[in-house]
Amino acid sequence: MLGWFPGHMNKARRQILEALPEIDVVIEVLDARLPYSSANPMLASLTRHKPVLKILSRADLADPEGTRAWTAHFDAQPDTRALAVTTTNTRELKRIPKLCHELAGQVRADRDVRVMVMGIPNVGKSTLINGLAGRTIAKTGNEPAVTKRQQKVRIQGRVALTDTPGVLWPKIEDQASAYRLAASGAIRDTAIDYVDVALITAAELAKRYPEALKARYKLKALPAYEANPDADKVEADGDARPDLMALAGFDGHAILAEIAAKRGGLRAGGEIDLHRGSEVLLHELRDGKLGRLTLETPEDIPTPEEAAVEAADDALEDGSQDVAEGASKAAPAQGAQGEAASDD
Ligand SMILES: Nc1nc2c(ncn2[C@@H]2O[C@H](COP(=O)(O)OP(=O)(O)O)[C@@H](O)[C@H]2O)c(=O)[nH]1
Ligand SMILES: [Mg+2]
Repeated sequence: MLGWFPGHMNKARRQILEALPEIDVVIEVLDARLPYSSANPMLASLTRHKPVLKILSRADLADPEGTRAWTAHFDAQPDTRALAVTTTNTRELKRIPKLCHELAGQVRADRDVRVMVMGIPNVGKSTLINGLAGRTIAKTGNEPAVTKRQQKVRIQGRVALTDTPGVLWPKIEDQASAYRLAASGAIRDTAIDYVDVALITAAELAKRYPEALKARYKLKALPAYEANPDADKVEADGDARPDLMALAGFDGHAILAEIAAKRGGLRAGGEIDLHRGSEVLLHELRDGKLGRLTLETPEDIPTPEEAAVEAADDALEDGSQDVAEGASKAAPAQGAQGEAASDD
């Protein structure tokens, strides 16, 4: 999956490092449904000397209990506050200037608090900036994944906002994260095998939200799944990945087949169209039709040991690709991984 993220990450990193000395507070926008996986892996180390306000956007789609757990998790970190919002609802953004001032601490009275808004694409940054500014500053929705012009805007409450320079990619190096990002729609549907994403999502939902899943598709049971004891990795997209379905403990294949059978995926001759079942599940999940769901909890954050093992695996697997794609692309990827893994 190395090829997925843009080669200009090194540039984004350099631009952020250049801009940071002028910044008092970093606003890191995360998706409330997956606050770990929707983080950019290099931001934690880049911003470690700055106070950070974590904005958990799309709180309207997330499980309120999950959001409470994540907010408490972030609030317990030094120089960190978290606020969950429906970013499109400007009334919910009113506390942000005050929180920025509190986080900045002693700021000269004669100038604004300088805040930089960072986050992966499509997480709600532009919506947040527009909502705080009270007018359209930044284009929302689809935007090209290329470096855009940096925006700077003064908002009420003596705060000056700057947009992220460059594009920050999500945590696709972490396989479990990549699948959750795909399930949420943050990674485009062609990046990972579509049915594979749905199979794992079905298994994950069976584990986390069994009642919601059963109720939506009138499923009688959620069959358990055990890994092949000889394989802790399975083939996917020509790559080996951890057996995420076994880790969830539920048979995503059987669940998806039943959804498909009930929702227009039963073909003549009894053949089941899993792609149809995948469309139903992933579209309805993203539309909030299964209710408000959070796809990961703070307990799902890999320990530094687990992260190191996966980084080492990736380094081995990506070895041949690095040669093909050129060292200039491969080198920063390894650097970013090392930093993310060694951060705490
Ligand atoms: N349901 C919901 N949608 C949101 C929320 N915040 C942003 N969006 C939508 O998510 C999409 C991407 O938002 P945008 O601000 O362009 O993301 P950016 O790429 O980070 O600047 C837009 O269609 C927004 O309307 C939110 O809190 N709830
Ligand atoms: Mg934007």
